[in-house]
Amino acid sequence: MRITNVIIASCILGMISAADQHEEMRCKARLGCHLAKCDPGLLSPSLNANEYPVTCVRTSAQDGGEYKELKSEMRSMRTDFTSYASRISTLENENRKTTAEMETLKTKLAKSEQSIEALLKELNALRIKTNDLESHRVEPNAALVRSCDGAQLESALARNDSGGVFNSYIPTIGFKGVFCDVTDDGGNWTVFQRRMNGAVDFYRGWDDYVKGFGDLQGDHWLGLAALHQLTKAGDMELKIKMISRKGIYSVARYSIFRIGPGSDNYRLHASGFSGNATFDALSFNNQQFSTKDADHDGRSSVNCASNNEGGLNGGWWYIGCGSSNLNGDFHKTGTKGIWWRSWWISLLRFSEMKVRRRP
Ligand SMILES: [Ca+2]
Repeated sequence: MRITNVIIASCILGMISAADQHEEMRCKARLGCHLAKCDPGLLSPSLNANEYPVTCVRTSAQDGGEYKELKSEMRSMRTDFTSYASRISTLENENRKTTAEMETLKTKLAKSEQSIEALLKELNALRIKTNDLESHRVEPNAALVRSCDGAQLESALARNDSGGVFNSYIPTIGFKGVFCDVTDDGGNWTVFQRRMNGAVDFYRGWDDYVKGFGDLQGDHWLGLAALHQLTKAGDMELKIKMISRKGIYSVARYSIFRIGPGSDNYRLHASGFSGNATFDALSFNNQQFSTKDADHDGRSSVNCASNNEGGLNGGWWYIGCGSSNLNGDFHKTGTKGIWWRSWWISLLRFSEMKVRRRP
């Protein structure tokens, strides 16, 4: 707009007509001529106010100047282009490198993930092994004995004060901590179950019942695997000591007691009942063992070992959900707890199960 005003002003001064000035503007717009000073030399000699279009003709001096200018601009643009091309090439190289590095990192990450997975598996295997060792642990201060009976035990007794805990050899398992009852009824008993104060949780899964758990001096379960090994020869007897909440002492004995192998879910074989417990709440079972996560009981509608299904809690040889459950929840009061069906006792505050070779 400012340039137009200059041109108009120049035209008023008689340098160029208004029509010429108009064409100059068109010419400038079309060809990029530099007409700011209304130089008539830029115009075609045939310029006429009534003739259109009018060609704007550059002077050779101007052409030369603009050419140089264009050339310079082109050189500059070429330089810029070369520079941009170089940068693009650099960026492309960098991109290729980055992509290659990313692929390398991805590969490393995949390998790391595989390593972590392998480590986790190893860790899990170690944990299982540790649990196995823990459940079959050898008591550090207890003497090694072949079993809870025999002269070896007598001599071991003379030299340790572990209060009945020995490291007894159990076939296929090795040495394992056990509580040997050396006083009751002539001794030689291997205790495999005791409930005396509720300090140990018996509401456990299959693996724990197979391996064993608890405190050998207190509440504990020796483990079905050990029990099978101890009794599989079929020459063992069982004694169960019970004390009711009312303080009534009771005994149940079975002259034949055997626990089947794991392949038969440690089925119970008990017969030859005697004792003052008045009711044989075990031998008629002849059942497989069940836990909260392994239902092998005689009732299809529920899992007697699971509290989620209104059961009795704790692993046992259930046929139905009745008769007995010495591994149930330990309660001192209430209507639920450790129990043995009897005419005068049912809910208990103490139980102990032990085996020894038949005389
Ligand atoms: Ca069931």
